[in-house]
This record gives sequence, C-alpha cells and structure tokens, in this order.
Amino acid sequence: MRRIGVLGMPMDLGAGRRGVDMGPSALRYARLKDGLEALGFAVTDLGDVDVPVAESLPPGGGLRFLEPIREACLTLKERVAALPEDTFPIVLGGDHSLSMGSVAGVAARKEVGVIWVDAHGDFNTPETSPSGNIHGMPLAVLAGLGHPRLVEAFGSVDPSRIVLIGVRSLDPGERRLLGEAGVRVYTMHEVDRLGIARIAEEALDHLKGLPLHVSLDADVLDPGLAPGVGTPVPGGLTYREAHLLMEILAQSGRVHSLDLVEVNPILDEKNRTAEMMVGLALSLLGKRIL
Ligand code: B3U
Ligand code: MN
Ligand code: MN
Repeated sequence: MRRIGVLGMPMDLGAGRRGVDMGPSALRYARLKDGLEALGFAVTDLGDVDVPVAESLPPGGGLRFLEPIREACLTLKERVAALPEDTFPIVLGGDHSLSMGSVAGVAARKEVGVIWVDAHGDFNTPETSPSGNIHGMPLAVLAGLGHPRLVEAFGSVDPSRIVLIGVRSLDPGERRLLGEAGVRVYTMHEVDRLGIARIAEEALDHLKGLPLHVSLDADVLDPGLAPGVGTPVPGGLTYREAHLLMEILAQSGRVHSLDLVEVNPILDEKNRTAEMMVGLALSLLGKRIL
C-alpha cells in the first residue's frame, strides 16, 4: 500500500500577518486524512513540529525571527529526511518559510526538482526584501541565495531544477535575481497565453528524470476562491486551472512530496480556502473524475 505521512508546521513567524499558524488545524478539519484514505493510501498523521509562538519570543534585531524560524525548519528537515523511503510527506503550513525545511529534507534523501506554485516569487534576500518577512525568501534560500544562516542550513536545489508557476507579484530585486539564477518562471501572463496544461507539460519536461516536490501556496489561487491568505493578489488561478495542473502532475507519477502553505483561517470564510487546498492535494495524489 502507498503510504503518506502528514506533518503540521504551525508557524507564522515568517509572515507579516498573524494567523497561518492555524493553517494545519484548518487543513485537518477539511478532512485531508479521510480524503487520502478514500484514495487508498495508508495515512499517518505525525502531529505537529514544535514552533514557538511569536509572543514568547524576544523582539531581537536583524531579520525578524531568523533564529527561531531556522530552528523550527531544521527540525522539519530532520523529520522529513527521516521518513521511510516509501512514505510520501505532506507538510501542512504555516507560512511558506517552512518549505526551506521540507525541501531540504526531501533533497537530503534524493535529488529533486521543485515546482513552486505561488502568486509571489519568494525569491527575496534580506537586501531585496521590502518587508523583511522571511516567507518572501525561502525559494532563494533553497537556491543558495540569502542570509548565510539560512543558506548554510537549507541551500539544497540547483536553480535550474526549480519551476515557478502562477506568479503575478514580484519585487524589483527578486525579479532580477530570478532572471540571473535561471529559474524557469511561468507568470499569469504565460498561464493566459499558453494554458495551464501546456505549462504543466513543459515543467515536467524541464525537470525531466527528477522526482518532484510540489510546494503549493494558497495565494496562487484567485482570492475569490481562496480568501483565507495573508497577501492576496488579484487574477489568480481558477478552480479548473489549479485542478488540471495537479491532475497532470499526478499523471506523471513523479511527485514524491507536497507542502500546503499559507492558509490563514482568521481571514478565511467558513474554511473554504483549506477545503480548496485539500481538494487540490487529492487531485495531486491521483483523484480522478472518471
Ligand atoms: N514579495 C513580498 C510579499 C510576499 C511574498 N510572499 C508573500 N508575500 N506571501 C515580500 O514580503 O517579500
Ligand atoms: Mn509563498
Ligand atoms: Mn505567495
């Protein structure tokens, strides 16, 4: 039987707005485990990684919450890396800085390609970031750019093995860095021009031969579908585009790990953002219409 390990990361230290620390609960209430079991998986919920609450931490100078984020992500990295080879990790967030830990954890087991599905580039460094929020930096860190404390712990993916999909908000510095690093970027312009099916196929081809990690940020979805996010950007993926993307990636048989991040229950309407994310996870894990 195919196995899935679910790990919660109730962290909002990297985000500017509070509340994504409740994302793992919201995703569990949206019946993620039941849905996966209905697909035939043996699912183990491994509980949550310990993350300190913001109120318990000193303000500190420099990058906001750098050390506690690093510490929690190192724990996540170890827990993901320690999972048995036949277990597919699903990490529930939490702000997107957690993906430094999840991706570095899977990359410690094997070389991977990363498909980062997000309204944002998450490719800032402390120098280019307008906000100082670490959830705007994790993809750069994974690619080896950014604060040395983070890069040394989590730098693990060659930028040529990263594909970004759904982008529609980039800061000037991160746009430049993405170009220089050679990350393949499909903005919403390309989604409209080429269609999401072609983009999914090109992404699979670009990452040919590699097992894949999918990092799914809820804010890639149109805010009308997913209002429960901290930094909504108009003009996102539709319900059908998002599901089709997941279905095509599923059919490749190459996806080996997943993050579901940036669900903010405080800003949500009756948990619909979490329910949408659970639906997408099921499509990525092989749920089919016929
Ligand atoms: N690029 C901006 C905004 C942002 C990035 N990721 C999210 N928001 N969720 C920043 O703060 O780096
Ligand atoms: Mn993100
Ligand atoms: Mn985002």
